[in-house]
Amino acid sequence: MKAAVFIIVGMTVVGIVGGYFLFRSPDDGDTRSNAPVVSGDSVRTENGTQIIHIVARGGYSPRVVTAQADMPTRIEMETSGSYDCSSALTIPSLDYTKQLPATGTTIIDVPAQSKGEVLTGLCAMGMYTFDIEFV
Ligand SMILES: [Cu+2]
Repeated sequence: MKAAVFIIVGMTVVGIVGGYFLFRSPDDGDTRSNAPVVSGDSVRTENGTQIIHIVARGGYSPRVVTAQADMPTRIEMETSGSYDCSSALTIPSLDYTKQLPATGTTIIDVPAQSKGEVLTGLCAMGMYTFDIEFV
């Protein structure tokens, strides 16, 4: 009888904890920024060049950007009091590594990417990332 009560209590605890992980949104873990995961406002076109604006501070915002393939592209990395490791930026597929200034705008020229290409940027430790998906 004691064992049965134990099992019931145990299953209830597992159910509550499991439910918490099941129903919280994946973003709740990231309390460092209230950044939108996907943003349409971060891409603009100037003189035939598409400019992707990404903010680096406690992570990258937005974390996923959809961009146009086959178009000269420029990433505008904005830092603003960014003293965390998101300022130590690496974009492996471009062979790009740079310590961004704590505050400022850093331009990264990107050759036109083909459709389906995904450009991933990450911090020095690889814990923050952003993806630019070319469509
Ligand atoms: Cu990091």
